[in-house]
Amino acid sequence: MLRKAVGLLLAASFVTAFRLEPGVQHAFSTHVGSSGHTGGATPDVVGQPNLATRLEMTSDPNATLFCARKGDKSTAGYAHFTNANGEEDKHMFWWWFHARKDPENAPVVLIFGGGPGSSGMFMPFSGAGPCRVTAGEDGAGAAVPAEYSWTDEVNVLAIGHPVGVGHSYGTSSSLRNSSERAAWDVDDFLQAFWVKYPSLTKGLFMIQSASYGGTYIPNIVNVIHSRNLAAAEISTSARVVKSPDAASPVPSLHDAEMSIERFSLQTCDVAVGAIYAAGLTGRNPYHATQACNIGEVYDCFPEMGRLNDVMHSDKIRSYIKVPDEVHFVYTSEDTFHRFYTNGDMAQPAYQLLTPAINAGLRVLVYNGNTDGVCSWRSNVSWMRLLKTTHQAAFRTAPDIAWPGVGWLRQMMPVTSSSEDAFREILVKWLRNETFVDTDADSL
Ligand SMILES: *[C@@H]1O[C@H](CO)[C@@H](O)[C@H](O)[C@H]1NC(C)=O
Ligand SMILES: *[C@@H]1O[C@H](CO)[C@@H](O)[C@H](O)[C@H]1NC(C)=O
Ligand SMILES: *[C@@H]1O[C@H](CO)[C@@H](O)[C@H](O)[C@H]1NC(C)=O
Ligand SMILES: CC(=O)N[C@H]1CO[C@H](CO)[C@@H](O)[C@@H]1O
Repeated sequence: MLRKAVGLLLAASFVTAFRLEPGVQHAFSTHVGSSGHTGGATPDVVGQPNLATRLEMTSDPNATLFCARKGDKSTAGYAHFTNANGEEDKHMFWWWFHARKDPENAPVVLIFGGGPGSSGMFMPFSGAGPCRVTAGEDGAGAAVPAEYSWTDEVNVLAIGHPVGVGHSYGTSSSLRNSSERAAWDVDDFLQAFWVKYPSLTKGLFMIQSASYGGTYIPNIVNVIHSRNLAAAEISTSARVVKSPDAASPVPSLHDAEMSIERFSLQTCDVAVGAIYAAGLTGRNPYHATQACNIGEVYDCFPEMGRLNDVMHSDKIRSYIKVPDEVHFVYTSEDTFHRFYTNGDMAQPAYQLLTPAINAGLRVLVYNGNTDGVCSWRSNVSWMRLLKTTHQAAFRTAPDIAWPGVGWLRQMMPVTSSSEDAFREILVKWLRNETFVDTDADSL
């Protein structure tokens, strides 16, 4: 969830020499069906990598989104995936909001939702993109220009991830049930995207999400990193080797779960239950000072209902031109269920960041200090536990006050007000600029 006032920020900047990690997984298959199946048996397509074989643009390149500023550009479309049986069975929606200045050289920030099962359109429509949702005169959702759009500085590339959420769709037998396999699809999408827009590979590349993104991102980073390494071993590889320079996974439920389990030895289910129970106190689990009825999810998160209205509106549908039969799914319970029953929520995903961090990935984690779901305590905990070449330095770095915002722990340059703090954090982070003076008081 986006927060207007960022209560707390933790940052760690990591740059070091490259080190190859054992256990490289999921070597990139250069052709469809190279998954080691012997003749006869039908491959289990959900368990196999696929390829984005077509990147389709569905929006009119000359149209301006009704709620955006004059001159703003955005491009929407689908990546169509072909499975191990050679069938096109999955379709990932993407929407690129072009940077206002010099888009070809501006960073690309890949954005998706949490969940598992939440649409990736929330962040681009609540501050990251040129439009934001609000309550219209009739109380229904409406889209208006966003004051602090990240597109002032960066390209925002939003996707419906995993396929099955938002405007992304596929045959039921094609839908993934784990963050790891869903990460294959993100990588396949990115390969197709970089091929179509090669100039965008020149700039910085950042991956950003919230909530369950704390599980998705390490999996995606790991798949990209592993496949890049594998491609480097193959002289004929056609892979576009583009690594994320930065990632911002806001801690997810499972991180809280893991840390609770660690300290009280409760089972995961009890731990997860404890977090949900927070909702029964009549407080917004994401914002503990706010009273709301979690049983009526739109009471706590009216933005969700508004986004739903906007995404279903003719104005948006006629702009992005998704097929008539595709209906926007803000929260895919089906996706949640598939991931949940497969145990995807009980994984120490943060550990997957280690090889990429040791190879130069920079990681930014920020939390609202009244967020009970993505609690700052648990994230500090996993950041401290993360075994990287920077672990000792991070553990001994002081916590620094950030006037007006909160506090942070930084290892390298990582300053601000409330309304536009979110964009400022992002931009400063990408530019590797300091947030606060390093001689500021330690807490
Ligand atoms: C998840 O998907 C894989 C691949 O299709 C399958 O083997 C596995 O049984 C699924 N797990 C669950 C719990 O559905
Ligand atoms: C968009 O505008 C350009 C320049 O005016 C024109 O060449 C192009 O055909 C237009 N594209 C579409 C799809 O209308
Ligand atoms: C960020 O800045 C620090 C300190 O100035 C420097 O050591 C580091 O190399 C920079 N990182 C990148 C990725 O530019
Ligand atoms: C559980 C845990 O690691 N808690 C830590 C959270 O971060 C603060 C500030 O660094 C520490 O004081 C806590 O010990």
